[in-house]
Amino acid sequence: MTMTVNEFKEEMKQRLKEKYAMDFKDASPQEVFHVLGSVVKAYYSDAWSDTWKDYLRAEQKQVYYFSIEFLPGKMLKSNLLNLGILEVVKEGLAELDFDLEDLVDVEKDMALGNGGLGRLASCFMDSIASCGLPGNGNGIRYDYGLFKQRFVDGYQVELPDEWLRNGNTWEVRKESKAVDVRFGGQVWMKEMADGKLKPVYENDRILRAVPYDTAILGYQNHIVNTLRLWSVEIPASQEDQYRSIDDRRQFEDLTAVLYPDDSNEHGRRVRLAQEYFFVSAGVQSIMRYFKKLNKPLTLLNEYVAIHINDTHPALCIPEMMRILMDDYELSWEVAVSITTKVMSYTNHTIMAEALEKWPVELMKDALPRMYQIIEELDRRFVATYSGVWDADLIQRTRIIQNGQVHMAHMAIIYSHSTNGVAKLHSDLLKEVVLHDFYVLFPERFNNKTNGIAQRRWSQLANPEMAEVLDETIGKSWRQDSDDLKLLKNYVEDEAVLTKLAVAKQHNKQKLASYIKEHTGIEVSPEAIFDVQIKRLHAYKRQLLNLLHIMKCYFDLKDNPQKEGNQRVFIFGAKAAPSYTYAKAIIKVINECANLINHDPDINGRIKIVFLENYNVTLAEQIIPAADVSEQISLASKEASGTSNMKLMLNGAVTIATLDGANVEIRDVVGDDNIVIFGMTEAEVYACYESNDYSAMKIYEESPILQRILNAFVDGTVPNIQYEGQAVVDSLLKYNDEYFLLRDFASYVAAQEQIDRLYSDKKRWQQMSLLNIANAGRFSSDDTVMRYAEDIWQIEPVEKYTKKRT
Ligand code: 26V
Repeated sequence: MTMTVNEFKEEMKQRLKEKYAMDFKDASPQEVFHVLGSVVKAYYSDAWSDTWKDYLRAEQKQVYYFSIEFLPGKMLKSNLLNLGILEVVKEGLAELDFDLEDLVDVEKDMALGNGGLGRLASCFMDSIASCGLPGNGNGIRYDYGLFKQRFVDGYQVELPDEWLRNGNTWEVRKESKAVDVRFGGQVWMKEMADGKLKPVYENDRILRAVPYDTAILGYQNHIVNTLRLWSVEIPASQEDQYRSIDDRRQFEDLTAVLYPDDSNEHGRRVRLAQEYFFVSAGVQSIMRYFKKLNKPLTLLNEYVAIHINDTHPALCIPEMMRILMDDYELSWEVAVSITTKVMSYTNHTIMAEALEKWPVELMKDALPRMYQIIEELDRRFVATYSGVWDADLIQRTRIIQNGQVHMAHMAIIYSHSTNGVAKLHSDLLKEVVLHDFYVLFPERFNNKTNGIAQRRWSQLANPEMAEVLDETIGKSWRQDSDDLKLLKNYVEDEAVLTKLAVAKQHNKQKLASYIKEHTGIEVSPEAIFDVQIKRLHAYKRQLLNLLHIMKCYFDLKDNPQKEGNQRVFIFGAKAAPSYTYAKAIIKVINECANLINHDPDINGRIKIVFLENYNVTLAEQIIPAADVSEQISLASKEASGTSNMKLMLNGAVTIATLDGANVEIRDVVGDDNIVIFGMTEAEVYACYESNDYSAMKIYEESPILQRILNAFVDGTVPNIQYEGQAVVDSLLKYNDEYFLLRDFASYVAAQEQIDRLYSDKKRWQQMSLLNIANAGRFSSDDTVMRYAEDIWQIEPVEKYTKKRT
């Protein structure tokens, strides 16, 4: 399928007329965007229905990726790129006097996720389609995505994200595919004439789940998969059940907002209802499809794989059991065997606080049939393994413990695969966090290191670099990011190094303009752009970054003539609205920025820029302009990280602890092309073991730390009376849970190393080139292929895809 510039223009004119009865010269970017959306949708609609028919005809096994978050960002350009019509559209629009970038601005980010977990789900969607794999996403269509962040007097303020205000061009409401989901009430088992037990529901509520489907386009391969997001409605037949407005609202609000905490919302009834809502709707719609295939249920796992992205969709397990037993009348034994073979689970965190648990009373009350089944899953687990394994081990691994349902336990025991998201993380799961389960089911544990959709993070976000790559190594890297390694041959080629440096400089200039426009701060594109972009969390240690900045500040105050590069420290981070400490850190960083940026003694040598409202679109602007990538979490805490991969792909040099996927980045680029510092994971564990860490001691022995921490409380940094104290207390009074003070000296040394390396222009450019060249290793295309082969047992559709080696 191809389209010429003229065909495109004609189509646009025609549709603009039909929809708005106007000519191009009178149309607004809004209107043109909507028309363009409809042209693009029409362009892929055949491929969308063909893909589905092909899967059905070939009776191919499909994977359903269940995730409570998806974070695609904007879709216009990535759809155009994947359809192979980006250039045609750009040109055609230009001839109609429109700039594609102005239309891009019209589209709102689809931000139905908090951070890494949701973005990973979206990278996977792109890669699954691009690899020609039969796979679909299943999630929630929140009316409001992640809150919009504003700073008022340096404080984070949250505003609603009204992303649907002007409609969503890409979605298709599928009324006919709606399903009912039951909540609450009582349920009891009635014995039927044939002796079988059937559940009888009383006083329950039925809600309607309506799917909105979004096309997920493969990269130039005619594959179009589906992301299905569910929205709640009150079924007409049930209207009289919802008597008061409050009552009604409570149910209608089920899919209103995304929970803005990226750990878990323990104990929140609506959150649990959200989880069951999209799980039940999704599993029901899968079973409806399977019925069409007319195959025995015992073969379900040969046609369907369900992936549980973190524990939020773990109710897939009891819901599948419910359907198999209550609707299809299978025995418990058969149902459990099918369910276990269909389900697989990814763990995304080792932080114990973030492992999801639900109070038994809440589960019983909100989802009584689910609770009955979970109780039986637990009882049978204990019955099966008692006597085989040590009683304590069984007690520790039970699903229900101390009045709580442990979702991860259920996901591991009743699925066939549990994976971590980076080598180190997967090892820690086996050795520490989930060790008991590893003893029980060693064969289920595996690693799948995360990856990123390289097309978005290089071709789309960084066209300047992409052009240099095309000129240097040809275009094959656009299809197969492994070919980026061809760039290694040019590590001594001054011309190539210069071209890459010019592209970086261009991107820095662009970001500098953005910064000026949005914050009023002037930054020099000659300075080192040092970037930390990720959710704000104590364990990610944005504060360590700030401690180093304050050291630079005092060094310059004492010695304004001090040698060294100019640096701009760029932050992007949202804090969960209820996470007081993270919000205090935002305030402290913002006030330090105010102080340093306006201090005439500093004279612009260092600047701090905290950009508001970090999201996918902002990431696409920051990442191509970054020189330094800050990946400084306390070793063992960051499961993988993915901004580390995006920044590397764009030629930033990483300063990092040996945590998450940083370890694998170090392995591929080599010690010479990354700057590593800080405690190792083994040292962190040894430190827990010896229990003798004293932050106060380090503070007392370090004049510079004294000067920095005192500045937070003695008025040197103004306007942070309360927040400065909170920060200092976390370090000294509460003994520095994430060992910032212990890592401070080695972090400072590492930063000095960065400074020296940057001063050697050629050396820096070579490091940057080698980071780009080795980034192909972290493509989510490869990651999903490994999931497909090892976990899902699904194969690419041969017809369209090139054979992967
Ligand atoms: C954990 C915790 C622990 C304690 C308090 C707050 C808090 C907040 C969030 C989390 C992580 C929740 C799950 C999650 O988002 N994990 C992220 O998944 C990414 C994709 O696999 C991965 O790259 C990140 O390292 C991981 O944090």
